[in-house]
Amino acid sequence: MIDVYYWPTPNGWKVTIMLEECGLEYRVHAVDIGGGEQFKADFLRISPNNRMPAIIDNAPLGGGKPLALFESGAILEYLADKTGKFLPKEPAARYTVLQWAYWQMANLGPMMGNANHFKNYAKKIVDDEAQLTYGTKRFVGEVDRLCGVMDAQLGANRYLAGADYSIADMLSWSWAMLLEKLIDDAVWSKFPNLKRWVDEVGARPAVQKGRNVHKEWSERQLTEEQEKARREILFNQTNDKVRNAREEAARASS
Ligand SMILES: N[C@@H](CCC(=O)N[C@@H](CS)C(=O)NCC(=O)O)C(=O)O
Repeated sequence: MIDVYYWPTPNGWKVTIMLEECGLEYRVHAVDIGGGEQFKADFLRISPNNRMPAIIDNAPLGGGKPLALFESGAILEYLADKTGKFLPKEPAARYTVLQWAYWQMANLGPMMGNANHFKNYAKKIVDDEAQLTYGTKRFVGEVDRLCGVMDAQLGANRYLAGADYSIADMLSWSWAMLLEKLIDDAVWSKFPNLKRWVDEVGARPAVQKGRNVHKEWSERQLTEEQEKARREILFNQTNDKVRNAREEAARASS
């Protein structure tokens, strides 16, 4: 049994999609990131970066005591190695998949996160028009560039890493399926190969199941006051703000 520490966001869906694709048994634990649950001592012991998703595999690959992992890319690579699925063993094919997996982790995810922040949230937090314009242009422009990279790759290949569906597709799809909603409502007309792939991957039953795990948690109606309190937790994190939680976690585990 695998324990999954989760909230319904793109990074969370990556893990539930992979678990569904592999047919692995799992148990979901809510980490309400807008409510600050990522700072709880128990969670920080599993995920010291105070971010979900994370997992504990109670019957880990290689045996031994339960294995805790954070970072969605590492989790999918691990689950692929555990099951022998969606990450080839043959070196050339394996590193081709991993190169696109790391591409997602370092590029599409963070840039879409920042573009979404400037387009949809920053105006609720800062008044300075110049800051808003610069941040939006910088990150939306970078997302546009990354869409071009994916579109070219998917024009020549059925999937991101070639002919076979892999963890690289699951990692990138979870973000790419939100491009139109969050970043650019004209994206699909500009990038038809990307659209073809988003639709094809999105039609997979395991992808639909994984993406919908506890969807209702993110659909709750919140008051403006509640939204504001959640933004304060999510968008105002500096080392000194998270230090207390980290120290408490360290004390609790010593
Ligand atoms: N690179 C990490 C990113 C994880 C991440 O940013 N998770 C967000 C939700 S999508 C989170 O937990 N945020 C909590 C916070 O900002 O405190 C991964 O892919 O696992």
